[in-house]
Amino acid sequence: MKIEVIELRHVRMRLREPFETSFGVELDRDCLILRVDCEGMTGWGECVAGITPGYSYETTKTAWHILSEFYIPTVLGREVADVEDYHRGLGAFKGHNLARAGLEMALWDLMGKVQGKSLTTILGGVVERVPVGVSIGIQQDPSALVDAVGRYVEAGYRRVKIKIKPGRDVFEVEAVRKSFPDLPLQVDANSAYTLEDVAVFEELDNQQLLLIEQPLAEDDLIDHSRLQARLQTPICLDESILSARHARQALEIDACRVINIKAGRVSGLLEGLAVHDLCYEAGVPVWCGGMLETGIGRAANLALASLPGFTLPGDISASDRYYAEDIAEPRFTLNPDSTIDVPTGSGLGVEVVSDALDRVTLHREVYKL
Ligand code: OSB
Ligand code: MG
Repeated sequence: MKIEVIELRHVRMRLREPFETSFGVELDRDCLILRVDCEGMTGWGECVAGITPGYSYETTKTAWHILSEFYIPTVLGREVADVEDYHRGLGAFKGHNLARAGLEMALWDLMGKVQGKSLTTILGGVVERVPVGVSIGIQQDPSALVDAVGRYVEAGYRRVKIKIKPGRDVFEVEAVRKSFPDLPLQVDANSAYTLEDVAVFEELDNQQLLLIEQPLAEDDLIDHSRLQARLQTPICLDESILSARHARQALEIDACRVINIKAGRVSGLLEGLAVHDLCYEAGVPVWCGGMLETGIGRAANLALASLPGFTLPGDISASDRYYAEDIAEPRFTLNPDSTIDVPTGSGLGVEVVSDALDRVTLHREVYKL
């Protein structure tokens, strides 16, 4: 694939409701959208870096800098054989996985279109629809949380994740449990606690949770292993796992018993596949995490989640859970069995709606030789 033109956009889309986590509240969701052109074909990618360095150290601005100054120049005007070749070209650079993965996604889409194959087919997907749940942000108070859970259960979601932070944890989980005794429920702390908070997790351990996601600091596998030793509930790591090597080492020291795979966080779908394969062989369940993606990134998540090791429901909700208007078509809808169909068109299998994209674009730059 000879890469002729790359376009980078910073987009901002209003969320249908504010999304609050232990690192802050978002009313809008910012990301970068990439377009890569080659011989009349176009590939689209989404870089999930956000406006603040809350989830990751990367932001839309650092990703823009890294992409425009370093990553785009390694592919522009070059013959890129495949995604392995793309990653080899970045061999001298460190980190910035979210930026790396955004450009990789556009190359996967392009490659799928060139080959006339869907991403699920290329990756080795085995199912046509994947089980999904919903991730609910921190609410005003426990009763508002119970109401929010009720609305999503009513809408058909059969697995719910709630965000927790210190002071907004045991009471909220107990309230949800009381109203929904049999609901598959999990929590996500986004690294807001330390081992000193073990008492909180011992309480949560009695609430029949599917898992406890990223309770401690992202750079601390050791304390996660100490915490896991004191709990029955599986710990699931998100922020801590940036590569298949991290995944292997986390499993070796029992720092977690489940892994949330986000292609962005691990530098792309190729490394996501490696994390999947490692866990699949080890019999460790994985599920596909989400970053409030537009229809572009959501399509990639669905393809990833169609691999055989994704045995737990993903954070891949229907388009209308996030945005009144999306930038790609068709919109994703929830099936009555709490699944979403995996796109089957070539590449990502979605069409970008250019005027919808223009409406949410804050800044745009085109790179060509
Ligand atoms: O930790 O899983 C997370 C959204 C932004 C940043 C981090 C996370 C999330 C979510 C949302 O939980 C999941 C979704 O896209 O629905
Ligand atoms: Mg998480």
